[in-house]
Amino acid sequence: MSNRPLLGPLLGVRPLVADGAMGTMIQAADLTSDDFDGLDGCNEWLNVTRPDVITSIHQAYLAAGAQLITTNTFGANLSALGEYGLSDQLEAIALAGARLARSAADDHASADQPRWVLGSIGPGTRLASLDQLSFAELVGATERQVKAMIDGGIDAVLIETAQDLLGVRAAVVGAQQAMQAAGVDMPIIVSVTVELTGALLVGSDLTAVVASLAPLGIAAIGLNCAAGPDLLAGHLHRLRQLTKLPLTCMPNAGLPTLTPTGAQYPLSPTDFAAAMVGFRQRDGLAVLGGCCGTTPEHIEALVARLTDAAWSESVGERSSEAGSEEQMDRGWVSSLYSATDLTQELSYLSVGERANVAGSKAFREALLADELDKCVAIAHAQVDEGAHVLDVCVDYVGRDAVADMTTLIKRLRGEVDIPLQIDSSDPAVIAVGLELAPGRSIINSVHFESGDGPGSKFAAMMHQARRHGAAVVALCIDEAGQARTVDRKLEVAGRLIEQLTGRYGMDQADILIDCLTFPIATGQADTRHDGRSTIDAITTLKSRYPRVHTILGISNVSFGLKPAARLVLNSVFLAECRAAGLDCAIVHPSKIRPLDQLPPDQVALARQLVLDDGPDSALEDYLALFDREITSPVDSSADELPIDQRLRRHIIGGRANGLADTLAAALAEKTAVDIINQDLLAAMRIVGERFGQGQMQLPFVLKSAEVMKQAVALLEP
Ligand code: THG
Repeated sequence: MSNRPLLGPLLGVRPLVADGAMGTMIQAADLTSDDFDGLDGCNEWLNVTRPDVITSIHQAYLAAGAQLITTNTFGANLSALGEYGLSDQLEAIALAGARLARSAADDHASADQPRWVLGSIGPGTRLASLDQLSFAELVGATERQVKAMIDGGIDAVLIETAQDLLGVRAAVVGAQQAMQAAGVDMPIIVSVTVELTGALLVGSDLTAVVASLAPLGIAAIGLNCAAGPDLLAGHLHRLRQLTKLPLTCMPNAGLPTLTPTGAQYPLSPTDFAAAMVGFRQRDGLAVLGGCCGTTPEHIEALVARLTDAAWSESVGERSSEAGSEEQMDRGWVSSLYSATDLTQELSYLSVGERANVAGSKAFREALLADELDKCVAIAHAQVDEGAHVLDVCVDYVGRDAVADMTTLIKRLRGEVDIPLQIDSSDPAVIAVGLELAPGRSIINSVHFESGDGPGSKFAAMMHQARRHGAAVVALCIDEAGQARTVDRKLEVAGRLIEQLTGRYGMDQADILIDCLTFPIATGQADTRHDGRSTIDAITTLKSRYPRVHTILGISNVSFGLKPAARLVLNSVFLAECRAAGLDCAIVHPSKIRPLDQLPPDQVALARQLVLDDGPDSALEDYLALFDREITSPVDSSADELPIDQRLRRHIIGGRANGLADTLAAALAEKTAVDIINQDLLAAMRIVGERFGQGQMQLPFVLKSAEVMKQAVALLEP
């Protein structure tokens, strides 16, 4: 009976009943060590040694009315089989398991009662997020298992009892590779196991689960094992609120009690069925089944209840209605522990910039000295300052960035509870970052600098984005370079969005467009308007694509200025960008201030710079404001200062106002030659030093030189 309908299109359209436990049924079969070939406890080996036992369990569930039966391949993975020395039998065990289920299902199938086979993939005994095995090993083993199960005739892949986000992602990737190799496409269902707290074993809550797994292209998501329906109810309902995906639920027959004869599961078939029907009515389950302790009697009771109660109701309608309050399938990112919305309703998404070798001397020195504790401390400081996401960049000439990213993410993933933004220009570095970060990360960044053809950096980055379901920062750069005008920024952004959604199937909400800006306070006329162009581009972009997110490296705008001037300019620029609709900002969070906490004259001048609507002297005036601050930290009027300090202020502050008076007063005390040598030249030396240290900017140095010239002219007579 091979003309059964495809399972995928039916998921979520009408409720489907799956089978119950395999493991506890095998235990109940009272097998001997001989049955296991001496490998007691290796249930999957029975596919080879006692296929009749497995077939009879499948048959019992099919006779009870299960439409979906699950292969006995839960432990057909390297870590579990390895414990029995059966790793090299992985394919044989998976193939045999799939064939047994297929043939039992086909024997029971009829035109009006088709039966499908779910290829079971268990969690294994080692966790990738805890570094007990690698992402690549898991991908490889799952690919082998799924290839064999496809050959054996499965209809869908069921990744079940999942406890580790990274493990699930590796399994999904492995399954997808196997399907691609076999030229088939079948649904992948992921069923996670929560602790009583609602979190996975490693600590991931359900927001992290949905945000990280939904973008992988899975067909359904759900809960199994752990507890009975009563203790899963709240968590299942929460899951319903978080996702539009079809839901599955396969609880245990209650919490087991240990008796001398083994674990006893308390829930009767009638009570189990009643609870499951309740779930379906409230949360619109697409697949209902059982886990540990459930028997064919439980499934039979469930089928009977569903037939007379809610069988004909569409789960599709129910799920969209129930899930309408909060949907995390799109536009969310996640750490190992919890998820974060890229849209922060009352604020902007703050991406901490300091875990960057190019952006922080402290971080660079710590990394170069292999002082990982210090790197982690810098990351923690970003969290403490309010960063929602952490940008991580280790690209440094002469270092092995793949190795650095590896050691760093292995630390950060468990110790830092915010999502990561993997920042590199090298697709290989992005790849290791994503393979190690268990949650849903952001790639920083993709662009069209080397085009978008096959073999381009863009294509390599997007391959990683798709494989890992990552969100993507896309820069307004194309073959002609960084877009500078509003029109060019919009042109490149439009092309990026088209490619990411069209060719790579991304959702608009998962895209972060970076309109980019050059520094605007360098004194160069041609970059003066860059901030303004960026702001205007954001405005139009957000009106054209309201669901697309926008992001910007704010600190770029103020390169070249000294810290106090940068803080104000960055804060003002960010405020203007936010008013234009900016969603996310890469910043040093503690160096951003609300504008009402900054001096109004500084804010006003900074705004003129940012909007490029001030006088030609705006930059110079702005710099002067901050230079004054440094030369006169105490607010004393110039006339009260000793004469040598008044002279220094004229020169260092570049202030010609009152210069003649100060010089006249000075000439009453010493000669013109002494004034020049002892005071004016000394002040110019300080100007030179500050310039050399980057504390003072060129326009202001020129101003100082001009005042110096005036002073010498006044003294010449
Ligand atoms: N867009 C995107 N990604 C980016 C940027 C961007 N990543 C890198 C950068 N720009 C954003 N990150 C920083 C980090 C630090 C600084 C600026 C931008 C910075 N650092 C101080 C400096 O260089 O003066 C360092 C001071 C110190 O050493 O402590 O300014 O635009 N998508």
